[in-house]
Amino acid sequence: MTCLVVANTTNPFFRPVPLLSAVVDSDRKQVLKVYDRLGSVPVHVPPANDYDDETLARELSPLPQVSPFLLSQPLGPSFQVHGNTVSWQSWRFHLKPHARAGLVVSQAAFQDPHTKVYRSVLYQLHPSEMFVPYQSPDLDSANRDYADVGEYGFGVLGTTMGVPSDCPPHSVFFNATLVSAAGQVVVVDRAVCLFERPSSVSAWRHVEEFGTPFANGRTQVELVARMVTTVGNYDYFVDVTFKQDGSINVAISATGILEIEACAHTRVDPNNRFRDNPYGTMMSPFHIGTFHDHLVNFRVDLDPDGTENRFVREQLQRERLPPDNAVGRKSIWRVQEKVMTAPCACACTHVRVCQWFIDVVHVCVEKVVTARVHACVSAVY
Ligand SMILES: [Cu+2]
Repeated sequence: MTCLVVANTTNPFFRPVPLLSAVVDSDRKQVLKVYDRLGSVPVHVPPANDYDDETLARELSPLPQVSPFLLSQPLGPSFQVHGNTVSWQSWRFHLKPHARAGLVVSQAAFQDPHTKVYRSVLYQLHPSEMFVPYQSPDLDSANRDYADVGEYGFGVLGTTMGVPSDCPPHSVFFNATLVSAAGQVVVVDRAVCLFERPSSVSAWRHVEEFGTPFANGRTQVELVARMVTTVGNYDYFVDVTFKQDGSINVAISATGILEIEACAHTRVDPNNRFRDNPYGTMMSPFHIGTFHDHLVNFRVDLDPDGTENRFVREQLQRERLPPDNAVGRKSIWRVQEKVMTAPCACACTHVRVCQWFIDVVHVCVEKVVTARVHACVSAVY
C-alpha cells in the first residue's frame, strides 16, 4: 500500500508520500515489509488540493450565475412501489441494492398494449465488476489493480444521496440494509433514489409536406433508478433508465477525486510528460496522474418473452457493385446475420459496424425481433 498524508485535508489521495510504500496483511493487521526508498532524498509531499466549497471560494473566482430551474412534481410520482416492486407506465420490475453488486434490477416486464399481459424483458441487470489497473511499474503505483465491485462491494460502499446534487427533490428514496463480507450489518440511508424526468429528446415527431400537411410531436418521460457508490477516491453513479418506448438504458459515470502519484518535479516538459516517468500526465506541481483504465462489466441477463430465444449479431458488410451497374454506385452495405452460440469477443467498433439483437424463434418459421442491444460509451468524467 501507498502512504498518504491524511491530516488537515479533505483530499488525502492528492498527498501521497513518494518513495515510501509497505506490504500489509490486512487480515492480521500486520506490516510485513516497508519499502523506504527515500534515503536522504528530500520529501516532496504534494500540497493540499481541497475541493470543499470554502477552499474553492477562497482560491478560485466564482463561476457566472445560472438562472434557477424549477424541478418539482407537484402531484407526486406516477409510479407505485409495493415492497421492492415498482410499477410505472407499462413497466413492472423489482429493485434492490445488493452488498456486492450495488443496484440490482430483476424480473423487468413490459405490459403488452394489446393483450395487457406483462411480457418478460430481462431476468436481472446489475454491475458485475469494475477492474481498474494502473499502468505504472513503480512500487508506489504498481499495486493499484482494483476490483471495485468484487473486492470492495458496490452495495456496502453505497452512500447516502443528497438533494439536489445527487437526485432531484421529487425523488423517492430507498434505504439499504446489507451484510458486509465480514458478516456485519451495513445500513445506508437513502442509498437508492427513483425519480421521473422529462427526456431531452422527443418520443416521436414528424412534419409532413406531402399529402395532408401535418406537424406533430410527443414528449417522453423517463424513470431513473440511481445508486452512488464511493470506492476510495471515486464516486460512481449507476443509472438504470426505463423509457416509455420499452427500452432500458444502463450507464455508469465517475466523479470524485484523483488518486495520483507523487513526483519530485514542479514543471512539465513540452510533451506534458517527464522523460523519467512516461507512465502518466503531469497534473500539477509534484502530481502525476498515472495512466489507467476503468473496465466495467454489467450482467445483463435478458429474457425477452421468456428463455427460448437466440443472441444474434448483425454485421454490416460492404458489397461491391458491378462496374457497369445502372445507377453508378460503387458499393452498398448489407447485413450479415450470425447466431452467437458461445461466449465471444464480439465487440462492435467504428470500423466494424454491427449490432446485436435477441430474437424469439417461434415454432414454424416466424421470427420476431424482440430486443435490441446497443452498446455505447457512457463514461462521463
Ligand atoms: Cu480513474
